[in-house]
Amino acid sequence: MTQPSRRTFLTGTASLAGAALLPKALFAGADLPVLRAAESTAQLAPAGYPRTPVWTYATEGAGTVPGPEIRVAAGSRVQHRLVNDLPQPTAVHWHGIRIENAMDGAAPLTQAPVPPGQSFDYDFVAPAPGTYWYHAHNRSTEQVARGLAGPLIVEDREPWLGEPGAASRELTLVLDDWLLDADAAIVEDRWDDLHAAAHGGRMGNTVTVNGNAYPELTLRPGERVRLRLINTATARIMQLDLPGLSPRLIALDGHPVPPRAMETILLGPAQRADVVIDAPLDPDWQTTLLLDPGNDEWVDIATFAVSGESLTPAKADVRPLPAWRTLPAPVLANPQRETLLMEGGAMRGMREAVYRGDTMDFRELASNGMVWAFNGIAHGMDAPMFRAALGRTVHLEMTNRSMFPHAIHLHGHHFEVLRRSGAFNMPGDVRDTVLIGADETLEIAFVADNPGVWMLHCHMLSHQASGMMGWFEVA
Ligand SMILES: [Cu+2]
Repeated sequence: MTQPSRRTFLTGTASLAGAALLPKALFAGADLPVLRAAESTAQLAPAGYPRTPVWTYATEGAGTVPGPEIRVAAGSRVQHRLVNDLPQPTAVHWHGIRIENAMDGAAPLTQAPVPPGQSFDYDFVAPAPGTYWYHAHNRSTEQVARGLAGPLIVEDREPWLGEPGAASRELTLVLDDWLLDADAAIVEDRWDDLHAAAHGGRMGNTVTVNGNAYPELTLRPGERVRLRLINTATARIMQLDLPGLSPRLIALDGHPVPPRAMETILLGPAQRADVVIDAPLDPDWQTTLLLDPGNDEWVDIATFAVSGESLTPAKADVRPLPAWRTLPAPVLANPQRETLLMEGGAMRGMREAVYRGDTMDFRELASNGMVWAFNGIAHGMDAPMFRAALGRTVHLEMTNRSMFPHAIHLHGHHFEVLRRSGAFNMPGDVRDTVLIGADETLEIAFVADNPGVWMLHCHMLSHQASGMMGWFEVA
């Protein structure tokens, strides 16, 4: 097994990341279960359409979209040897897991991308229960859009399923958005489409649930089910409605919240929500999972059909998920104050920004594929946005001075939403990815308790690729 080349490290970050590069398991010679990334096909479009060529993950057999569900107990190790059978270098990011830095998969910051034909051993502890996911983190605009994403479930610390007021069953629903042509093939020549990047990102035209268009899901009459909803789309914000199923939210981005009734569920790219639903007692009843594509014209993306033996309905009050708190609470008395200003995109643009050390006007930035900036810097990989001492509370005020919403993701940490000027977030919620609307200001705080170099970027992957990318260091 050859160690991937490290020559592609960016000069400014090589020394920082270098120390933590070599995974222990490689030297231990352990034979880890394989996670193979390879080309395959999937029946994404409805029956009657051709199969779609996709890029997939597989732990055994043929690859699938989404990738196989990886499921571990809280506190135990996730161990996989990524084998790259793709025609491009790749790396796997374990989204939302507060992981050791060298395992974060954030190429090229924390590791070199793994070249075709080579492998990389991922071996890390999943510290906290919840709904997470894994996805490609090299040329993500293309690789995630081709299908490289799958669910990662860390089980509850104490029994919850089957307890009074809890669900009797759970169902992981991976929601994705694909840009397909008339032959159901992925439109391949628009990964870096600057027009899309300057707007909401490269938007698809086909929404799938667990890799299927319009699947039918079955519920027993009276059954209470926990849905683990994951938005793996590269750009699409998904507003969801489950009419007749009285959805109650129990977790966001893996973190339990006190159960609360939701009229609709809003999931930005990369966000997750755990929701409890109650099936009516009438057999033969059915409802649809509805998605608002952004114009208030709700469309069906799946059917829930009620059939089979009735179950005794659970009591009305939903049992909260077992409480856990492995995150240190932010100390807000004297935090390190940082700001994140988002500028760019269509209709507003920006006067100028720095790209690779040069100050450029909007036109010159665009000719370099850059239409967004964080704090006046487009794709600032040369130096960290800020450095925080290990254990220090960081208070980050984010301002979105653009006409588009963004989904800001911090690697290696979860953060608490303190205050917001818009309607997307509830103060007190703990997240790893947060939506911020046009002209919105959002204050978050977290304890920088995970040493290393961590990406901070927009999870609308077209925005990430065209400037909304940076990193911070905890040491
Ligand atoms: Cu964005």
